[in-house]
Amino acid sequence: MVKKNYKANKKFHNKDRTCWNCPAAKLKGNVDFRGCGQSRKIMSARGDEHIMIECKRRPELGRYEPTITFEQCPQWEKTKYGHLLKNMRIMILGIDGYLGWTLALKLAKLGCRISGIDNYTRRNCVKERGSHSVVPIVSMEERLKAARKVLGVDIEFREMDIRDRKKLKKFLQKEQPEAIVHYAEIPSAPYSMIDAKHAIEVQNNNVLGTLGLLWLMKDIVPNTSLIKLGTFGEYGTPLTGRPLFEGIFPSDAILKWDNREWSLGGELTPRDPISFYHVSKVQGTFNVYEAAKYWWLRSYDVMQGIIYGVHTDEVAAGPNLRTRYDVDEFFGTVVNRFVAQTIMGLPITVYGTGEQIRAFIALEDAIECMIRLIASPPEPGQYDVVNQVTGLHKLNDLAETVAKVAKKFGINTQIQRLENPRIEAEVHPLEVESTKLPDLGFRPKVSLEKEITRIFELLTQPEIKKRIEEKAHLFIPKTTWSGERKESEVLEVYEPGTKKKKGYKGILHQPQK
Ligand code: USQ
Repeated sequence: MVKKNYKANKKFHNKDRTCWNCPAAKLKGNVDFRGCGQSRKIMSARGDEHIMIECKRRPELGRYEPTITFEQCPQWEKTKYGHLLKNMRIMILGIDGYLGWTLALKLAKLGCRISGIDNYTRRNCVKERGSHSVVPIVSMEERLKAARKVLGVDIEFREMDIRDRKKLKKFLQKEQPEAIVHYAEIPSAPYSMIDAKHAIEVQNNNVLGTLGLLWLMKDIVPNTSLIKLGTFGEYGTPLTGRPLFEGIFPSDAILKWDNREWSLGGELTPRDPISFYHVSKVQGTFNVYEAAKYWWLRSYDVMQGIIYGVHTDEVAAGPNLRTRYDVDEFFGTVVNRFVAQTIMGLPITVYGTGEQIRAFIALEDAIECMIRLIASPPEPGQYDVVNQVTGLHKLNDLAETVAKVAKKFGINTQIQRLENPRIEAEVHPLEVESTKLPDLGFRPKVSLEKEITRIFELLTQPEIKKRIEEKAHLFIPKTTWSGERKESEVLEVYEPGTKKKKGYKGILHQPQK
C-alpha cells in the first residue's frame, strides 16, 4: 500500500478546495462534461472552454474563475472539522431517526441552519413489530422545544414522506439547502424479509424515495451536495477475499482473463447484497451514480458499517434530546442488541457460527464522518464512495467484548449460538479499504469498549431497564431468509472466554495515526 502523509493534512484538510467544490457557486460557461466519458469537443465544435462562476453568497464578485480557496473565502470559517460554510443550510431527510436526529443536533450546534423532514416511518415500523425504542424518545415537537431550550438551536421541521414530491419540492425551494443528507430509508434487513408486503414497502420507500429526490435536486438545487447513506451490506462478503475498495476500483486495478488484461480503474466494484433491504441500497447507488453522470449532481455515497452506541455531547445534554435505541430482531443492530440482552441477564444471541466479520463504527464517529463529508463537497458531477468504518469485528469477538464490559457492571453473561435465520456466509475473509475519510482529517475517537461502556451506563438506568424488559420477548429472531416463520433454535450455550479464537481475521486498511 502507498503510505500517505496523513499528518500533514490532519487539520483543515479542505483549505485548498475552491469555489469549484462550493455549493454556493453557480457554474457558467462551457459546463457540459459528458459523464459518459466523451468530451463535448467531440460532440460539438464550439470553442470556449472556460468555466466561470457566480457566487450566490457574494454576488458583488460578478463572474470569475473558480479559484478562491475555502481558506481565502470569508464565507468559509474554521471549525474543528475543517472549514465549513457559515450558517450552512443543510437539509436532513429522515431527521427523526437514530442518525438523523443526532446529526441534526451536532450540526445545529456548529452554527448550521438545519431543516429536515420525516414521516415517522421508523417509529411506525418499530411499533408495527410490537416494539419501542428502549431509550425513551419524545415527540418531534418536544424534541424541537428541547433543542431550543437546552442547546439554543432552531430546527425547521416538516412532517412529510420523501416520496411526496410536491411537498418536498416546495420545501427544497424554500430552504435552498447547500447540502442534503439522505437518511430517509427503512434500514432493516430482517424487516425486508418478513413477506412480500414488507419487501415491497422497503424497496418502494428506499428506491423510489431516492429516485424522486434526484429529479428534484436536478431542477431545484443542482449544486447541492448529496450525502447518501449506503451500507457495507451492498458489497457482501466476497469469499475470494477480494478487498472491498471504496465503491470504485482504484486506478491501477486490472482484470486479467484469457491472457488479456483490461484496466478496471474508475469502474464501480461488484455489489452482492445480502437481503432485499440491501438490494434497495444497491439500487440507490446506481440511481445516484447515474444522476451524477447525467446532470452533474455531486454526491458522496457512504458505505457505512454497523452503527452502535448512544453518545454524542448533544444527545446526552438532556433526556428529551436522546436518540432512539432499538433492540428488537428487526431494528436493533447487533452490538446494541447484545448489550440489552446482557442487561436482562439473557444469553447473547450469536447467529450461526459467529465467524461472520462485519464493519463497525460508533455513533459519535459516524456523525463526525458525515460532518467532514459535508465540509468537503464533491465536484460537480462527482459520484464518490467512502467506506465509513473504524473496526472490523467477528460476531464471536463482539459477544466476548460485551461480556467483558458487562463484568465491570457486575453482570455475568453467557453466549448462545442460534440457528442462523439469515442466509449469509458464516465463514469468510474480509479486507476493507478505508482511506478517504482519513484523508478528510477523520480519526476514530471512540473505541469499541468505550462506547459499549457508555451503552451499559445508559441502559442500566432503571427506567430504561424496565423498557428493555417489556420487549425482551423480541430478542429471539423469528424471521428467516428462507421464508419459514419460526424461532431460531439454540445450537450451543457457552461461557465467555472458553472458546479458542480461530479462522479469518478482518483486515482494515486505514491509517491509525
Ligand atoms: N446478528 C447476530 N445476532 C443478533 C443480530 C444480528 O449474530 O442478535 C448478526 C447477523 O446475522 C449479521 C450481523 O450480526 O451477520 C449484523 O446484523 P445487524 O442486524 O446488526 O446488521 P445488518 O442487518 O447487517 O444491518 C444493519 C443496519 C443497516 C445497515 C447495516 C450495515 O440495520 O441499516 O445498513 O447494519 S451493514 O451490515 O454493514 O450493511
